[in-house]
Amino acid sequence: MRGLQSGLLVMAAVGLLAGGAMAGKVEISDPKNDDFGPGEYVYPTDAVYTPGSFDLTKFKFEVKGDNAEIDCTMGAKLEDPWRMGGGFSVQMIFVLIDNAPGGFTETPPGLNVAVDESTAWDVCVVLSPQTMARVQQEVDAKAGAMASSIIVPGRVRGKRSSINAKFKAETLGGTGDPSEWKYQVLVQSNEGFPAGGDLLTRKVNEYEGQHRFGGGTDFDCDPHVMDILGDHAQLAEYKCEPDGTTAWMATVKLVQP
Ligand SMILES: [Ca+2]
Ligand SMILES: [Ca+2]
Ligand SMILES: [Ca+2]
Repeated sequence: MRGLQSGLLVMAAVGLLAGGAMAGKVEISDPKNDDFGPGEYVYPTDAVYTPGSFDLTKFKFEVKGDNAEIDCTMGAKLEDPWRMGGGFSVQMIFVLIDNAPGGFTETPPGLNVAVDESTAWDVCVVLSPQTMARVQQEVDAKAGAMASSIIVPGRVRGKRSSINAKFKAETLGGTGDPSEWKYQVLVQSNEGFPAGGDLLTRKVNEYEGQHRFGGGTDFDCDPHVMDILGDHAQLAEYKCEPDGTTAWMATVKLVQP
């Protein structure tokens, strides 16, 4: 018993040392005007979805001491038409990080994309204009086994064209340095009244509507993501069955800075 206890203490101490020593800064640029999902997706028709709103242009991630920070720059000036209070309304972003062996190949419900096993994610950070309590409630209710690996930052703010999130670095876990980790940024839209099991995500239909993206299918076999890091051809590799169920999902890889 005594041996087991000291073993656990050693493990805890190693974990703390790794956490305290962790530092690193990552920056990944993304092309402009590729906010079209697999290639043909279009924005909803309501005027709040201004051109470029879902076009990621830069992803920044930094760990400094006890704190981690994510910064996503979008192709439009952020606005808060729904008065969410944090300086933005229409965006919702899922940041996937591969920082340990193993991990998840599925993504939070509503995105309809899978992750390649070679870059299975271990931690996901959600950048939403909704309150932390609302997002956490959705995560707990809908994310299943992924829930405990999803970080809902206490502070998410939009300013000019950047969405910024701050959270405790210790929640990231993982091994090695952030510059050696892999990342994916899935750009979605904040849906206050999500369908069924969707985690606050907006649907993509065949035809765009006031609050629906267009260019996909009316079913959930198409990826519900507007912009990603890397090649969008990955998003086009999906197949729907005639009845609208999924034959296979679009599968994306995480990328190394
Ligand atoms: Ca982009
Ligand atoms: Ca992993
Ligand atoms: Ca769809």
